[in-house]
Amino acid sequence: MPRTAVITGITGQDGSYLAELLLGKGYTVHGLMRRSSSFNTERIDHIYEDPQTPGRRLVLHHVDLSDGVALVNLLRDVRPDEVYNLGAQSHVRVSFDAPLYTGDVTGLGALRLLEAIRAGGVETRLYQASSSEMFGSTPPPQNETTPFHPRSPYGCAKVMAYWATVNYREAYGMHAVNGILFNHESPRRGETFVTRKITRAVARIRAGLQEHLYLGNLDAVRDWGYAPEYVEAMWRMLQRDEPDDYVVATGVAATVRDFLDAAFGAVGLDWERHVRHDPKYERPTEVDALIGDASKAQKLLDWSPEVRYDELARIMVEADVAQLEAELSGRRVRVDR
Ligand code: NDP
Ligand code: GDR
Repeated sequence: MPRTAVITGITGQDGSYLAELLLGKGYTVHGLMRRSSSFNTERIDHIYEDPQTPGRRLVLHHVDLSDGVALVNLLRDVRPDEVYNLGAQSHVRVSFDAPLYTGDVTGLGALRLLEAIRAGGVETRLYQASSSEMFGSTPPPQNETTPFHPRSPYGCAKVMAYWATVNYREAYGMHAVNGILFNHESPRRGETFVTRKITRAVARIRAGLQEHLYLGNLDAVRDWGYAPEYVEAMWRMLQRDEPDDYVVATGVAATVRDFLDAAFGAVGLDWERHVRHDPKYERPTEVDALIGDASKAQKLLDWSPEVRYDELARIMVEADVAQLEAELSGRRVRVDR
């Protein structure tokens, strides 16, 4: 039987890659998106099927994670086999400016979804997009047994969603899993996350359109992986008979400086000539070091990453250079990169 999945956050980086993966496996995909006054479907335009397409397998719905009733109605109608909760206010720095909104969408949004599944009696498997930000100030390496110490409203909201997912599994026998994913990036990464901010600037500096790039803390250590590989891990988690929680990471540590080296180096530039400091990009409380131990995922999901941060930087720089060149020559470009 062809399977049906619901993806919240389908218009985001991960949602777009996951939708491609599931469509490729023959699923019908129902994508939930929030209403926006301007187009917010750029990442999925290349797989969009209009409502008149016979037998279409990608269906979009306007459902906001703040609207519990809309979630109940949608799940009752669609009755999916799998639900992937990727929707969130996902920017850590922004969560300090919008703590209540972040708590509502990123934290309570997950609970609304769990409750909609439970109250609607929907037999489904649920993936919750948990985050390495939950570990916060607990030193690396971090795995599934590492205590949480979140350092932002975003991290706190994700901890709440994590435990709600565990609780619904234990209380109601729900097949609900947490994927604790470390940072993962791609050419579709949002433009204000540090990797993409850097690779876009590299393309513009190379083209002579920009001289300086303003950044915050360059000492932070992250474990950066490649988003298309990480959505495969999400899917594998839901195929296991027993629901469980898994860390997904490369295990390779790099500072923001290291990423700058790799990204500027990819086009023969020296980042130290271009990068300036702006305290505006620092956080009231920083997460100094995240380095994941994904040995459980490797063993039980047979999942292991191939792309490390330096190759990732090269992939992203090449995509941003190509996109800028296309824009400058007046061509329209697809986001299918
Ligand atoms: P993005 O920020 O790219 O995507 C987030 C998605 O959530 C977008 O589709 C966004 O819509 C949607 N969204 C935001 N607010 C609402 C709302 N009120 N109602 C419904 N949808 C909403 O994130 P990523 O794709 O990078 O990440 C996917 C998930 O994984 C997120 O939950 C994130 O917190 C988590 N995560 C991400 C990691 C990473 O390194 N990328 C690591 C660990 C966890 P719109 O397009 O309109 O903005
Ligand atoms: P992060 O990603 O906070 O780890 O959350 P981000 O790319 O925003 O920051 C990574 C590190 O870079 C430092 N930094 C800057 N960050 C941004 N955005 N802009 C800057 O100018 C800048 N200068 C330095 C930050 O201080 C930080 O240490 C991401 C998100 O995708 C979350 O949703 C996800 O849960 C986690 O990764 C895992």
